[in-house]
Amino acid sequence: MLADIAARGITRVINLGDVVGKGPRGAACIALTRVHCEATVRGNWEVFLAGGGEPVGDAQAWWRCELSPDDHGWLFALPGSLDLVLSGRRVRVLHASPIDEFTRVHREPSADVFAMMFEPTPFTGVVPRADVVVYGDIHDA
Ligand SMILES: [Mn+2]
Repeated sequence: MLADIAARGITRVINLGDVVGKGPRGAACIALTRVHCEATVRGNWEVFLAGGGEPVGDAQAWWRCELSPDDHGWLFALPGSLDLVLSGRRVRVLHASPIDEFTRVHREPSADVFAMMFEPTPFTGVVPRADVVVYGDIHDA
């Protein structure tokens, strides 16, 4: 993926979260992200692994153990919502939605849900309405 990004001449990479979890080598994924991504927003897996709650199952416990205290600190400090101004437009970057990292917005949302994506929420903080919203975690590409 990094080679493809370089081949396309892409110089700014924004990470939509879920850097860790669902697989091994989370520390290596964090290291690559920190080098190659201009910014990263917190995904639900960052909450699972950096959160203080008890791990759910052996896999989550093991993934947590792979991470250094510095990795945990970096995950914990990630913003849930990030606004960038690109070409004069306010671009809001989210993992899943402006509700939280867990509330998924599927393909073809209702008009109300679509409109909500651009508005400030307690999760995004007091920010102006977004012109563009970029998000992932849709699970039905
Ligand atoms: Mn996710």
